[in-house]
Amino acid sequence: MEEVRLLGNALPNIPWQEKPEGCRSAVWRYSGNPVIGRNPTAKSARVFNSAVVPFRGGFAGVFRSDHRDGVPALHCGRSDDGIRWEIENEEIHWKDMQGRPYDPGYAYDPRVIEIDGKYLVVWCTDFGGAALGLGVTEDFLTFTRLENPFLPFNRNGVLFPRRINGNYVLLSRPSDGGHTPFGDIFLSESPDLTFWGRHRRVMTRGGGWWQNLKIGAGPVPIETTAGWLLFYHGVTGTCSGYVYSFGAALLDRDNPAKVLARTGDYLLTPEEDYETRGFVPNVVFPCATLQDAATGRIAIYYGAADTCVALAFTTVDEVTRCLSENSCLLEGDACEYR
Ligand code: BMA
Repeated sequence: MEEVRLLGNALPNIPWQEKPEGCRSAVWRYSGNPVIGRNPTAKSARVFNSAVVPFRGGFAGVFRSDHRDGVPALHCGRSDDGIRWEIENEEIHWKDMQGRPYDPGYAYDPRVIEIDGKYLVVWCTDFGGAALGLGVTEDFLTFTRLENPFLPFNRNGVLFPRRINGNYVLLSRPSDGGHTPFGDIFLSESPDLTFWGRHRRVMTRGGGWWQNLKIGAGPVPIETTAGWLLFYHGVTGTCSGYVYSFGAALLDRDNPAKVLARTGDYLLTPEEDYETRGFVPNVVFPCATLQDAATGRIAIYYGAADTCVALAFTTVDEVTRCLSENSCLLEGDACEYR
């Protein structure tokens, strides 16, 4: 693969640590992990699987917070450096497009992306069954709920950071009402964020046991000169439960339903205590990245063991090297499913 560059903005204040001497993997953990530990606010027992974006010279985010009654909600948070976070104790209270209050029965696994100066939030919401919720904020103070994109059951909704061929593009994983023992990544398009169609199956589970049970889109795809870089989680079933790791794929820039490469080996798997022990052991679940187009640096925010938020680092060079040396395209990945 020729030299691949990140497209988009420079982010000189991206949280960053150099790769440790002797580290053999393409992704390395922040030495101060976890960045958000247990009980960060009075209401929040565990904050994990959360989304952050650059905002007004610092950072803002939407955080999954499981309350003391066990029910997940979305909370807003702010940070100057992307590492020390202040999470609001009160969950986000949405208004619908008519200005009426809307509080989802539960809400989890948010992703956030700025498109045309507005921050769009996709999450898994209560819609008589788990389904994707969609909303928008401009200031991380007031939040407007938009139409739910799909019927239940669906999770892991991730928007691309710009329109492609004129349409918004959303990845998702159709699922079931439980802990879904299957799942592939699909793509849908919309001209207006209300009506969705032209559905395509992008990537299937399989190709190495770490991703043989289900896969799901992670952070918002990152635009590069070679295509869209997508970090995604892969799940395997063991005799003591699911294990969540993550890898990466490269999707065609004009037709992101086409997979150009995907990592045969995981990039990160649960190994540290805060990943292997917790409310749900053995989970690393990425939901956001920050990237600096000037240096190719990428900071990955991931939920660890459904208990805390952790941070890892890589570069576009490191990931694209893995994608070219260790790709495992499956039958169907390289074509556009119909
Ligand atoms: C999934 C979601 C994620 C969670 C994972 C592991 O189904 O609930 O939020 O991280 O299971 O428990």
